[in-house]
Amino acid sequence: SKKAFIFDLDGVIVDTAKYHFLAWQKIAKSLNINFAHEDNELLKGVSRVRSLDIILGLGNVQATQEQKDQWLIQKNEDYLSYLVDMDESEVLPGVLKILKLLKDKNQGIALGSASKNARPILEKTGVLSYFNVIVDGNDVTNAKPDPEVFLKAAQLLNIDPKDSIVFEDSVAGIQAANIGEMVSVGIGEETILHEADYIFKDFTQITADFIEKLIN
Ligand code: G16
Ligand code: MG
Repeated sequence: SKKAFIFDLDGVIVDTAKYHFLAWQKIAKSLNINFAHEDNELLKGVSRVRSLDIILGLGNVQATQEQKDQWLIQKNEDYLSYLVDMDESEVLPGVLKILKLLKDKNQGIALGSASKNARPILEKTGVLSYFNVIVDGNDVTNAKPDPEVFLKAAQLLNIDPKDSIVFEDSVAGIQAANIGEMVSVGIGEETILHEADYIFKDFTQITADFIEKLIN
């Protein structure tokens, strides 16, 4: 039967985390805040505004709303500059094969991302046409682990949450899927994503057989 397959963006379809990191690091450096690669984990799946608060917290930096707004603009401009050269080669291994399979099987395909830059990224990487529905940071008010983003996607596809499958790389995203009573599929480390119903290292590990079992 027809199910909703909902994909997170960063860490699932593309590795934009490395570009977010570079852009945040510039802001952090200019404020003398030590923001290391490990700290980047804290920002995965987290909104832009909340990410800045986390970084300022690392350095115990207080700021006015005006300053914060300025840094948020700077960060996004810098982030967008890294996306200019983005192309099909940045789609993570195995993703395209699964998107094609789902399309062949006439399944609902949606994006459920915290990013406000999701559309141009899908466009540049050549996968936009696979998505029937896009719900991103422009459409939601409650951040993951609130299930709003995924529930909205399922609703737009006209499919029940319990017939929905979410692919996520962040703990908050897995929790959002679980709270929404959807099937959660973790993409990444088993030790981190243990709350997921299923866990795969990456999309190359997901078989057609697994997808068919979810559909039937
Ligand atoms: C992504 C990233 C986060 C980022 C957020 C907002 O979420 O994982 O690190 O802070 O989007 O992105 P933007 O600044 O482009 O609006 P997701 O949900 O796609 O993993
Ligand atoms: Mg993610």
